[in-house]
Amino acid sequence: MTHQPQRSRPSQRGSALNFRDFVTDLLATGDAIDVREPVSPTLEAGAVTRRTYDTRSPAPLFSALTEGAPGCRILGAPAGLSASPAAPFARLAAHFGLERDTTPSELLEKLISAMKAEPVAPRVVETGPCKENIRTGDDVDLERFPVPLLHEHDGGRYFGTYGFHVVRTPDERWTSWSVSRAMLHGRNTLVGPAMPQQHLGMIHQMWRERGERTPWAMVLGAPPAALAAAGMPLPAEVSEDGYVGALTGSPVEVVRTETNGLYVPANAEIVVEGFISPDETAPEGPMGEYHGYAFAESKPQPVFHVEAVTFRDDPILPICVAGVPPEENHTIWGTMISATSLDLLRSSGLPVSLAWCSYEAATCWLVVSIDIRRLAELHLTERQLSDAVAEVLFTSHTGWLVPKVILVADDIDITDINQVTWALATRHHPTTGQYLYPRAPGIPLVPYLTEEETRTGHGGKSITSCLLPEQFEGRTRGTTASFHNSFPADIRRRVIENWNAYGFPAR
Ligand SMILES: Cc1cc2nc3c(=O)[nH]c(=O)nc-3n(C[C@H](O)[C@H](O)[C@H](O)COP(=O)(O)O)c2cc1C
Ligand SMILES: [Mn+2]
Repeated sequence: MTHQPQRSRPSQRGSALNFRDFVTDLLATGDAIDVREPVSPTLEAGAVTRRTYDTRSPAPLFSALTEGAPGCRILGAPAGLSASPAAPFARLAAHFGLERDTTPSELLEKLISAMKAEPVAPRVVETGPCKENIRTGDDVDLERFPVPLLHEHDGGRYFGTYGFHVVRTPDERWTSWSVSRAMLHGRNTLVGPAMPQQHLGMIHQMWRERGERTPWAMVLGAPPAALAAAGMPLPAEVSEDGYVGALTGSPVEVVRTETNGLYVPANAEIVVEGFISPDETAPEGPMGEYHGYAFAESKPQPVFHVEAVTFRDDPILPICVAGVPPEENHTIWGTMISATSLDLLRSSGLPVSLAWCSYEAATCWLVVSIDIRRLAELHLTERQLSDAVAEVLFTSHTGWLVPKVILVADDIDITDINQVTWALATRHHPTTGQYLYPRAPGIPLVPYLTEEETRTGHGGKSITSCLLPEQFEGRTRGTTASFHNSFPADIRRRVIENWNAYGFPAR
């Protein structure tokens, strides 16, 4: 990617490409509230944020923190769900500059169309808001930020729970932006996972093989569309920066780091830069995690050295307080996995209508809806269909993240957990409908894996079919007994129109 510096100009605007605008828009629509009450970053901000997920309350912008340099703020629950029945995905949609009432399938189609489009390379600008404050060398002190202790039993304070790492291959052909957590280790060091199957770990390994440090940066308060793309399992060798340009229709404006020649979004709230040590590790964790559990152990992980930090005035540190759904590991990561999985399955010719990581299942299962008319044309058995899905999905970068798959006919709205539950209970045959893939590789963080499976990185993967036998011939025996299916249209219309007249509150 070529980087031609341009003259300094005002930063690009809008909620998708400017985190500050995203926050301002959330405040304006009531989807965030400015918490002016003094709040401690030590557990209190985490507890408030956790409760906003549970109660579907607006995102809290903590603007009077009791620790950290004056002016520093925290935004909790940047992609929590909203209480509004008309717009539960409003905050997620705002990441892409989409309407508040965007539906999951509209969002997935948007994400997929950008995967098919030509990448739009970032535009290098000379400077930007992230350079309003610059600290280098001995002046680097991460503890000046309100680095939160998120859960009581966490192994440390987490600086990076909603930011992305920037690394580039030694030959500069591929820049990776990826979300992975980072714990405070010292005043100028972080520690966190860089799994070898994830692109951060892959590129780190390339530098290690050369015996060199990995030039690295981490971006907090990034353009929301960039953060989402960094949480998206796009294939290896695909630079997320070009994808964000295609997704938003504008090149992301980036500036050169102070110290290591990488490029970072110009209007980011906070940027740390330096290198990942080739061999040094330190204990990291435990932390409350995406599957909803916290385990007791810390693990040795790579150490990230910070040689410079740059930040906006009154910077806002976004946080995800990981745990039971719905938090950003489900709303962002789960949605991005849904998009890449849907694209993969459809492109491979399988009769797939939609794919959805139910937020309620904590990114541990993917529901796939099957177009039963096309299924009938293919003359497959259930075993053949399951094996074909496993072959495509479980060998892919995105499918590595997904331990369980549920197949169901597309009369079910798979984004509605109640319909999925009903289908599982009434359509899945417990003796014949379960297909196991003990040799498939998978993410070792899944809670139910055995020690052996965690160590070898294989097993614990399944496909659960909720397809009924006759659906393989394109038929459905029973019809659904429901408001929609069991009454003629004129009666339904009358009932809806007269709802208030009957004495019920408006819906
Ligand atoms: C809020 C959030 C936190 C995440 N934390 C981690 C993490 O700590 N480690 C990790 O490997 N992936 C984590 N992910 C998932 C990765 O970002 C995701 O798998 C992404 O595809 C990785 O980028 P890559 O495909 O370029 O490797 C997180 C995602 C989100 C949205
Ligand atoms: Mn990647």
